[in-house]
Amino acid sequence: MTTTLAQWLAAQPVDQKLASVVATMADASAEIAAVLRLAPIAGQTGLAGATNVQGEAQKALDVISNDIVLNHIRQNPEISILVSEELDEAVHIENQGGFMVATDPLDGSSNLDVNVTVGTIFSVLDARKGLLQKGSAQLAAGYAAYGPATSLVLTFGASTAVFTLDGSGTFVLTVERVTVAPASGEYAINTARERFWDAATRGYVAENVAGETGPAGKRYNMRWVGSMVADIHRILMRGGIFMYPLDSETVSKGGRLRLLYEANPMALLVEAAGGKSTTGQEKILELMPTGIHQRVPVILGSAEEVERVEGWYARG
Ligand code: P6P
Repeated sequence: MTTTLAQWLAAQPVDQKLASVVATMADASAEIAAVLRLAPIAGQTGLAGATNVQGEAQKALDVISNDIVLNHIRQNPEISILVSEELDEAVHIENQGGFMVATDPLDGSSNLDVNVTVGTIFSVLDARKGLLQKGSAQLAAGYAAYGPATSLVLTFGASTAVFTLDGSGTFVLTVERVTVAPASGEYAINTARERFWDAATRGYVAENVAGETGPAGKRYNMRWVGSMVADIHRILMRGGIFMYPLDSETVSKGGRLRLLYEANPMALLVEAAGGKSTTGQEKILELMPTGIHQRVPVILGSAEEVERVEGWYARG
């Protein structure tokens, strides 16, 4: 007996107006999935300036994805604000309800041309409390992973559930309560950036590379897809740690990844699944944003691994 997303949402102990916001993002994700599946045939790619087989200029898929999200949001009277990585300013929709959505409509789009999993990440907040709220104030968070299957991963803060898009275009529940394994032998970091790393990152990674012969006392594997949704979905499903730490090159911008629509939703999803999240120095969910496109360091995943990284930062 399968449980559809609509049935699951109706059974959640949450305001059904909030549930309708999640349903709206699920509908947008299903539409984006359908576009991505056929994009190469239409000559659409992850990069601006693509042309189709007739040589006609094509909108980049992240712009198309943003248009899809905005179209769905305009049709839900409960949503009055959209913050998007694709839009410099927040969109305010007149005479609509009390929720705000912050989204990266197509994260990792540079991977599309090589058919690697990408995703839509979103965060839901109370629109009446302003654009800049701590991640701990999120009312819901989720992402769609457009991979071999299209997964939808959701939380209202207490637990994290996984849905899969079926052949009829309906999301069905496939994991009711996913938990991040507390320990893991897998870490995700772009090792080509080693020359920029701080001492804490260098120390933690060196322990992993030393494997069973070093202080970690076990063998590690390294996986880096270069698509946050792909890397974090793997960590949710089988454990591990994702690291985009502050380094000497990103420090001037505050980090690489965005707080409102990448770090915060992913941190809520991972923590609701029993994992941990940090900038290295602070809990991501306790950061007070200074801008809608603020960048931050992101370290999250299996609790024991995140705690080891925090230990390295505590050494100063
Ligand atoms: P790098 C994709 O561009 C992205 O924003 C995330 O999805 C991904 O984790 C990260 O950047 C990859 O960064 O420096 O390895 O290309």
